[in-house]
Amino acid sequence: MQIIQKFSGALVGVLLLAGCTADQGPVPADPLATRETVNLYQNLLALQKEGLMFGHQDDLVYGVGWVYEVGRSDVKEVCGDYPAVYGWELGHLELGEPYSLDSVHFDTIRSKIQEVYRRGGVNTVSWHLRNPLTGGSAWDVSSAEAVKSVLPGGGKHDLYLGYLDKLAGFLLSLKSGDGTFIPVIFRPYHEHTGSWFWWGKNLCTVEEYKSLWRMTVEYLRDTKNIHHLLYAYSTDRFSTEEEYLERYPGDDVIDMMAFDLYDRGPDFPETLKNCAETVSRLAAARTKIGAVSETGGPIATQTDWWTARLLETLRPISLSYVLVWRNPWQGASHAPFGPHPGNPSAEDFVLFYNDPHTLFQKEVTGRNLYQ
Ligand code: BMA
Repeated sequence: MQIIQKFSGALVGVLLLAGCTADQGPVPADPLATRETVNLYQNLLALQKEGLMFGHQDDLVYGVGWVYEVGRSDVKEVCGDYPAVYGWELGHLELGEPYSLDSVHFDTIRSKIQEVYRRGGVNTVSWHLRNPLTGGSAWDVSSAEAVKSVLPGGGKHDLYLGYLDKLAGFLLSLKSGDGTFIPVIFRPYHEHTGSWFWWGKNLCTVEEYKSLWRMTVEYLRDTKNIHHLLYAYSTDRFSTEEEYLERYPGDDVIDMMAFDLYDRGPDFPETLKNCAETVSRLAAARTKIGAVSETGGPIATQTDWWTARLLETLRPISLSYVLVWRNPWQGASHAPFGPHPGNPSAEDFVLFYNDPHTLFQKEVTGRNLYQ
C-alpha cells in the first residue's frame, strides 16, 4: 500500500511537471483555464500530429480590392474554403481607440472572433502596442528603457497597467451567444529576437523581457481573472535552440512555442526547416503547441511558393499551423501575403489546399476543437 502511494505520488509529480494531470491529460499553463480552453489546447496538441492548419491575418475583414464585405475572404475566393486559423491585431486598443492601427474596428474584430468560434475555427491575437515610454509606435526603438519603465517600480508602470486594463476589457468581451468565453491564442511581444520593436533583443535585458511577460500573464490571469487565453511565445528567425530559448519566460506561463519567418531569399526553405524542426522538437518535449505564427513569400513572382517552398518544407514536421500575414487594402506597406484571385500563385494555392496534409475550415469544423 505504502509502495503504491509512493509510486502514485511520484507519478503525479512527473505528470504535473510535464503539464499533465492523471485524469485530464495535458493542461494549459493557466491552472484555471476554462473547459473550452483546455479542450482547445488538447485538441490542438492532438491535431498537430495529423496535419497543418492554414491561417491568415485579418482574412474576413478585408482583402485585395475590398473591405468589410460580409462573407468575403480572399482565401475562400481562391480555394472555396475559409482558413482554419484567423489572426487579429489589437494595436491601438491600449489607446482606447475604436479601431486598430490597421484600421479595423475592434467591434468588428470581436464579431469576427465570435463568427470563427461558431464555425469551430481558431483565433489568435497579436498586439503591436505603442511604445509606453515615448508614445511612439511599436517600432519606436529610440530608447532602451521602455521595457524597464513598465515593470514594477518603473515610471510607466501605472500607464502600462492602464494599457493592460483596456486589453483585458476587450478580452473579457469575447463571449459566444450563451455567454461562454471564447478561447484565443494571445501572442504579444513577438519577434523579440530582432530589435525592431520596443521589446526587442537590444532594447531590454533577458530578465526584463521575461519579467514583462510574467507581469502581463499574472495581471491578466490573476488580477483580471481571464482564463480563456493560450499564451504564445513567438520569436523571429533564430539559429540554435539556445537562441530560441534565451528569453523563454517559462513553461508555467507559455502554451505555444512559435516563430515568425518571412521568405526573403534563397535561404528560406533551409532556415524554415531548421526553425520549424527546432520548435516542433522543443514544443513536443514540453507538451506545448508548435506553430509558424507569421510567414509570407514572394507569391507574385514565385508561382509554386505554396507547395514547393512552404508545404514541402513543413510536411515532415509536426506543427499546429502556419499563418500568412495580411493582404493590405490600403497604405500597402507590403504586397499581399495571402492568396487572392488573379495572383500568379493562385493555382498553386489550390494544390496546397487540396493536399491532405493541410487543414482548412472544413476539416476543423467537424473536429469540435472546443469540446
Ligand atoms: C506589419 C505590417 C503593418 C501592420 C502591422 C500590424 O507586419 O503588416 O502594415 O500595421 O504588421 O498588423
